[in-house]
Amino acid sequence: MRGRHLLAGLGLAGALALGAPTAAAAHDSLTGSSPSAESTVETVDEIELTFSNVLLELGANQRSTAIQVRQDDRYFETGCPVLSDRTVSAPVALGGAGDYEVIWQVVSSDGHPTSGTYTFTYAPAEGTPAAEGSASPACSKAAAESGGQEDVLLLGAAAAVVALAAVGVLVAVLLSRRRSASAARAEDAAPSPSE
Ligand SMILES: [Cu+2]
Repeated sequence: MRGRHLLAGLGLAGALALGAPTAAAAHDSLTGSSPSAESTVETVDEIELTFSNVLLELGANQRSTAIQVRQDDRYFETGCPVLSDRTVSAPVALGGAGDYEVIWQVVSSDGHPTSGTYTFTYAPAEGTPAAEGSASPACSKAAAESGGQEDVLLLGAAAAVVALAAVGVLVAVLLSRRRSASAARAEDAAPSPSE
């Protein structure tokens, strides 16, 4: 298993080096969840996922970590996921009875992003108030705002480096051209008859 994992890691490194989109292989696995997969529950105020190893926090606001709880294109998580060692949890306020899909993404202890989904069934007591949910994931806006800014800064720095390199090349080219042009002029002292 270790050898296979190493090979998967090398494959991922290769894919990263080539700039190809990375696919999740087998990493730290989900060992338990609350509510558990395929279970029927009467009350839920939090999704808690437990993994086989201590997860990594990457990026501002842990935007590499996500928990979404979905039913019919509406999202019922009410905040961003909180990561603590092997567990990730997110608060939820569910709507009507029925099946809910939990969509999760974490960064495995070996640095690889990994994700999955499972469903559970919500069967609240009669008269339990139902939340409306949201048309978009609760955490995406905050993550996009801070993360977007960070990305812009990184892109700006990368662009500055590229621009400096380009200026350097341009100066070198101009200098060598001027040098060869003046050398040619010195050799060919008579003005050219054309034009
Ligand atoms: Cu891995």
